[in-house]
Amino acid sequence: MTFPLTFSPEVAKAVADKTAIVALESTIITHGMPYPQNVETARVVEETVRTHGATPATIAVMDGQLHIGLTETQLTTLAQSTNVAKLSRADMAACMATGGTGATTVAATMIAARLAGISVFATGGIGGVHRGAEHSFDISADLRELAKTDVTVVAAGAKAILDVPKTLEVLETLGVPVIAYGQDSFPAFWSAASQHSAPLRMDSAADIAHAQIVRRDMGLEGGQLIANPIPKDAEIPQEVINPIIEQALSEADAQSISAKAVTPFLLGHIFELTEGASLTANIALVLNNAKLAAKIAQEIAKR
Ligand code: PSU
Ligand code: MN
Repeated sequence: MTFPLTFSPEVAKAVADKTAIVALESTIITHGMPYPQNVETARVVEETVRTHGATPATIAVMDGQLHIGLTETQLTTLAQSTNVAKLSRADMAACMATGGTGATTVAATMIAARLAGISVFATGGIGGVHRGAEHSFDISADLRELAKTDVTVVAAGAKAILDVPKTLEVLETLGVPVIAYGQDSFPAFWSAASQHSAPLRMDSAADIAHAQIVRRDMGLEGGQLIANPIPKDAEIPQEVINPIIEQALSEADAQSISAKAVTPFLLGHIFELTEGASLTANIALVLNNAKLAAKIAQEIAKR
């Protein structure tokens, strides 16, 4: 290979032992949460994966190296850096070729996980079709990645800042299985339920693992999106969060925020408007996703 793929000692051991591994993204650390909650959350997420029987592999590009698993020092350095790139499919290779440092989005983390032979990945929420996409054409590269790359992604649905029905339509067009875990409705990130029903439902980690293996055996490219609802006691009701989302969206519009800056801007604004409640909920749902991902990874490792 023309580029370095660097495994942390912990992940290298799990690969050698063929035990369960869960990939974790780093954009949520650098662009999704403020310091120091970002690094604290990253540590607790890793610990949650371990307590539930799998090895966490946080993924990032640092000084041109694609890291599969970060050491404590690397994690802290990344979380404190202020001008880290936000990497997706389009710019990941360029960052590595030029010795740069960047955090991986869902799309880039899926690519890295596949290269490292990791089948399961836990995050908060995937990117999707933005509201007003009929004018802006803003559709996250995460969706096409799910259609191409064979990794099961556990998320709390798509972020409620998006156009959820359009996101579901695009996922259907792209042939991505969207599976709600333990409920019929598609979860809305900060709230457990939405008005939209999920195309598929599964109630066990074993079924989810099996479905991925069947897809692989059939030669179907692409992954699966597992939509895992936020725990009820941590959710922000839709009637509370929706007006706040509207306010953040009009502010983004007024400031002409576009492209990669949209998602971080909205998350930061919603954090301020909810006085931190959005972050507390975000942390709870990521931990919940890490737990389910660890169970799925174990089922896959068994087979
Ligand atoms: N979910 C979160 N926080 C985040 C993101 C998702 O709770 O920061 C990040 C993910 O890395 C996702 C990215 O892949 O936002 C999507 O960005 P965009 O909409 O620009 O594709
Ligand atoms: Mn975008």
